[in-house]
Amino acid sequence: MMNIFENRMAALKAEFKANTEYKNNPVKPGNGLFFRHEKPVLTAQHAPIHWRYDLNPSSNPFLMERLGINAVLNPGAIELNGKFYLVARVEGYDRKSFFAVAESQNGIDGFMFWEEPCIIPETNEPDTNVYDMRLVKHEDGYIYGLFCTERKDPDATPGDESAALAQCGIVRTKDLKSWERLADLKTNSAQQRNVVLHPELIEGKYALYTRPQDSFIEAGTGGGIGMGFTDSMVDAVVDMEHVIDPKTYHTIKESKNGQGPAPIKTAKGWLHIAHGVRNTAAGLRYVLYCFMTSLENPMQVTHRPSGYFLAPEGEERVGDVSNVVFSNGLIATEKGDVFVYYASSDTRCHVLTTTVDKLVDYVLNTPEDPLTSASCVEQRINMIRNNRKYI
Ligand code: M1P
Repeated sequence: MMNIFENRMAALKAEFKANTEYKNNPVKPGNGLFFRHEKPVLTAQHAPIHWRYDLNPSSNPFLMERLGINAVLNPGAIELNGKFYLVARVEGYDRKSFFAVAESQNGIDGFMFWEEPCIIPETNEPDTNVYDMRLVKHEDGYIYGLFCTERKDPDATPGDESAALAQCGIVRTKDLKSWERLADLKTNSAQQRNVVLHPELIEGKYALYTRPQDSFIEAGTGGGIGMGFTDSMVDAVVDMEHVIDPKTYHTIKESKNGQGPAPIKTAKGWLHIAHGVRNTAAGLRYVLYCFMTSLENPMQVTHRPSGYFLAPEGEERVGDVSNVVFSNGLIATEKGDVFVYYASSDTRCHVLTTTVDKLVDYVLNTPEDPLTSASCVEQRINMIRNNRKYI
């Protein structure tokens, strides 16, 4: 029996090493705006063996997996003291998500989970599921983590075991190790996901990107990226949500949209990466898009490059929820390099690399969606004709 155990242990260690130790080169030539990278940065296979297996030969003589990990997705991201940290959503076979910190020296490969997952304190109303943390180094000195907390809808009709209420949970930390839980955000919306803290105070108040929504999946009469203000993050209350980037008919965000990570402050404005969702015969399709808001008035959108910034490609298209790319974490370094972390099909995490300069050029100089076929073809023909002298 000991042989089975020991042989399996050696095989598992070799498998773990192969799954986690690799170079992650950029895929060239790329599109001029960013590089994808050859491999995911974090997957279910990055979960340490001792998170999944009972390693006691007496209680687990066949060394079988006891608590499997289904997916690692939608990581928040932050740079601290020159190192890259992801706070990933790790989902067990039991469909519950939890948060875990993974660390890398270069932000592209070598991500390893810390010894244990994060312990997130609960409020008086326990969370059934928590996911999609947005990390923000706020000017008040704390690192805030805003995430979705989901609980069974108390008004669900008998027999309905899927109706849920999503709201915004809030934690803060200084070191990603000890987390202080604050009260959940209060807004007037029935459902609230994709809430993100703006990194600076605006007129002395904390500013939050919200996503007012009527029901758990459908935006309904709500939808759009909203902005609201609260005096404090302790017992945070947003009375009024102003939609700054609405969902729009026959675009990549016709069903719903949501702020991605916190925006990057640039000389030209706040640069946002968001997700847009449209419905298809094959289900919802999630892509990423960009927009820019004014430095003087962050509620005013100044630039909206047309179409998507990133859509699922190749293997990214397939997973637990196929045809999805989703981002809630990025790192913009002091040198101006940008690492955008995104998950594909709710299954694994990737990085794309770019720079602030490239993103600003993209947002400022890519034309807006003129919203009809005739005007889109006119826009394209103009570019084709202008290009003649360069061909
Ligand atoms: O399954 C795709 C995504 O669906 C949700 O996003 P949204 O709130 O915009 O619909 C989230 O649950 C997200 O985690 C998930 O990746």
